[in-house]
Order: sequence, then structure tokens, then C-alpha cells
Amino acid sequence: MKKTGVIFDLDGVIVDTAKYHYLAWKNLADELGIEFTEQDNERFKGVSRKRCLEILLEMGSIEASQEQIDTWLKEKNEDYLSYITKMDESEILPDVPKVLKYLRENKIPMALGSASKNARPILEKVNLLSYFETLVDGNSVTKAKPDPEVFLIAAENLGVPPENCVVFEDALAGIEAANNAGMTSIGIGEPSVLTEAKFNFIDFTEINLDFLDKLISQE
Ligand code: B16
Ligand code: MG
Repeated sequence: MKKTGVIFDLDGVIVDTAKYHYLAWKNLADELGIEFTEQDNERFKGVSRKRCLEILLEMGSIEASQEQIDTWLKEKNEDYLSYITKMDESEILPDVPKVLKYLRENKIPMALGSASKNARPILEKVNLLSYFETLVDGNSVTKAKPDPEVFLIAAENLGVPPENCVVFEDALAGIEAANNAGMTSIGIGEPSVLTEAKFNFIDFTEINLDFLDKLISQE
């Protein structure tokens, strides 16, 4: 039987940290006099912190020095971390533990593949860190999704060929990254948005163990 590896995105798949990113970006936007709505925040999902700030500044037609940009990035992250420190297991998205436990019982190696530089403290806060053999996050990648880099490094760290890896993602760029890596992409969220996903579920409550079984036991 082939060896399968499973890779999870973080924000929007394991936990909903998008709401905290939104609050922190909104605080900075208010300070800069830029209108910023939850709708605008949708564009920030799966996008690196640096690129998010570039988009925000473009929205406000603001040009700034590198020094000023670094100060704003630091400010936004400190604000975001003030929300993260209050997180606990109650913030894990529904039925995520069911899937993680099932995969662990079946000795399927798991990785995290996220754009966030805060992935480790978040997984520690919600007590899920021990499930993952490797964390590939914003600290270890140079190219953003839809580039497959993050998932290819995860596959290498797991010792599983990319074509035997399955990726759970909530952002279209992440689905494209998984497809570009030659992996099986599973969209978590609206199928009308995640149009490129091989399989799609609104959330993990829709995923039954039979489906997982087929996924991990394919010859
Ligand atoms: P940080 P994911 C992404 O996480 C978020 O969706 C995105 O909104 C955020 O800007 C990015 O992480 C970077 O996060 O500021 O913590 O480094 O969906 O790739 O898990
Ligand atoms: Mg995500």
C-alpha cells in the first residue's frame, strides 16, 4: 500500500484566526484613515502579512518608507498576538479533532502548511501541536501560494512523494498551490469559490470516516 501524507492549512481550516487578523488590520486601517471592511479582509486570506500591508496601503494610496512599513507590520502583529494569547481549544473548528485523531490512529503522517509566521504559538494555544510531524509556515517559505513551495517542503519533511499527499485548504490560492504540487486538493469552504479543488466540503462535519479511509488507503 502506498504511504499517504496529509497537509493542513491553518487559518480557515483548523482555526478561524481570520477574525483576529481582521480586527488587527482594521485597527491599523483606522489609524491610517483607510476604510477597511470584513469584505476587504477576504482578500487577505492565505496572503502573507507583508503582502496584506501592501494591499492595504494601495487601498489608501499611501506610500511609505521601508522603516515605516516595518513599524506598521510590527504593530499589526503585536495587536494580532494580543488576540491569539486568549485562544484555547474551544476555537478549533468543528470536527477537526475527529479527523486528526482518525489519521493519527491510522499512522498517517501530518504536516502544517501555512502562510502564517504565528503557526506554532497558535497550535500550542489550541493544544494541537503534537499531531504534526512538521510545521512549514511563513518563516520557512520564500514563495507565496499559489506557488507549491510550502506544500513541497511539507511533503519532503514527511518523506512522502507529493503525488501521495492530500491538502486541506480554505483559500483558492492554496488549492492552486496543492494542485501545482501535484497533490490531491480538498477545499474547505464554498465550492463556488474553491472551484479548482478535487473534492470540496463546507467544513469537517461533512467529512465522514469512509471518505478519509478511501483517501488514505488508495493503492
Ligand atoms: P501572520 P493560512 C494566513 O494563514 C492567513 O490566512 C492570512 O490572512 C495571514 O495574513 C497570513 O496567514 C500570515 O499570517 O501575520 O500570522 O504571519 O491561511 O496560510 O494558515
Ligand atoms: Mg487558510
